[in-house]
Amino acid sequence: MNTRRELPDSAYLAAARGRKPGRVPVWFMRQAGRSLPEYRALRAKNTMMQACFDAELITEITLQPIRRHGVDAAILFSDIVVPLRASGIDLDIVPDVGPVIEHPIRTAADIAEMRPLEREQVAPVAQAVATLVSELGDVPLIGFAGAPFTLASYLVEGGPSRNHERTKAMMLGEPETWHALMTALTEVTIAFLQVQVDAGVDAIQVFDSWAGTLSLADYRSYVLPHSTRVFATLAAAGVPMTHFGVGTAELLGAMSEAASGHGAPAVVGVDWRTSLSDAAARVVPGTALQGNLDPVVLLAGLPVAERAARAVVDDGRRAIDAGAAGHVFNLGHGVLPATDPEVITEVVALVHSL
Ligand code: 1CP
Repeated sequence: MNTRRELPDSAYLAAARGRKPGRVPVWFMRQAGRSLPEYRALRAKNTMMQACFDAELITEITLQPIRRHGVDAAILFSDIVVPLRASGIDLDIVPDVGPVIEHPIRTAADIAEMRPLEREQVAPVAQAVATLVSELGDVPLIGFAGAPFTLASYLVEGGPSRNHERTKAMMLGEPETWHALMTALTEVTIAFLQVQVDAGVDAIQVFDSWAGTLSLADYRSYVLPHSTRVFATLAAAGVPMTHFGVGTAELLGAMSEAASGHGAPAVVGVDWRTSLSDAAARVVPGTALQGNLDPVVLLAGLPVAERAARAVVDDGRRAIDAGAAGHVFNLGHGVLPATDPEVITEVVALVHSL
């Protein structure tokens, strides 16, 4: 195991830990990949899955947005389905579609066949993390995993889905089967994060991108206990832990409960539908907030993007006045593939100047 870096000057780590950063820290979900021409050039020669299991490519793609944009944190290049594939589930990431599962998991028998994730199955990820923490200098590295619910939605549906019908039907109609699936996925999520933490990542983020499809009551009954176990287990590392989802205005309190109270700094990611100052009132006191520029704003031209970015920084200050422990500037969801990378670079410079 590597000794963890201190990085006392990192604005990202300071804000996430509830200390005063030297400037408003900024990074972007999906900053690696998607919009960058240098990423597309590498991907033209490798499939997504080849890239995710090649330590050199993981390292290079993670570093690309750092070189270009001067963001305050790197996010490991990987995907939420990488640990599922590594543990033996037959799936692929199809261009312009996303994860596609060859044999969707829909019965207790399917769940019984799932295998735990073994460390050596993601050895290239650990190797890339170790290289990255030495190459990144003062820039912290964020590791990540999918939350059990969002992973379950891909496995049960067989791919991306609008309404998550089969997933919710299993959850509501066969609660025992559902909890068995969530228990197995919780183990996978914990194992994948533990590998990254042991290899030296400076923070982690758990993506429950599609949890916003649930009511608060269903989230509490069917999801919260499992996600809480992920954070409770990983907290021993002491690194900041971010919990993010889309359309989660009504879930922000419960999502912050999952990440808080375990002895490690907690951050909640907020999408663009909820103001940061409203979010501050919904989360557990002592939680920092991350977000929440609408990704589409970056497609509307630089003047519009700059105006909206200033508004997010102002809202972040109000959120801190309202009790949030800190603010990390980000989008409310990931960078869209059509985004002009120059606009991203300009927004980073603007946020740093404010
Ligand atoms: O900055 C980065 O790109 C970091 C690496 C990263 C991360 C954090 C990738 C690479 N994927 C993710 C997380 C991820 N993957 C999430 C959670 C975050 C989010 O909501 O955006 C989800 C839901 C996925 C699943 C996934 N993988 C999708 C979404 C499909 C859907 O349901 O709408 C897609 C399109 C992918 C493919 C993918 N993952 C990552 C990249 C760069 C790509 C595009 C692959 C390509 O080059 O063709």
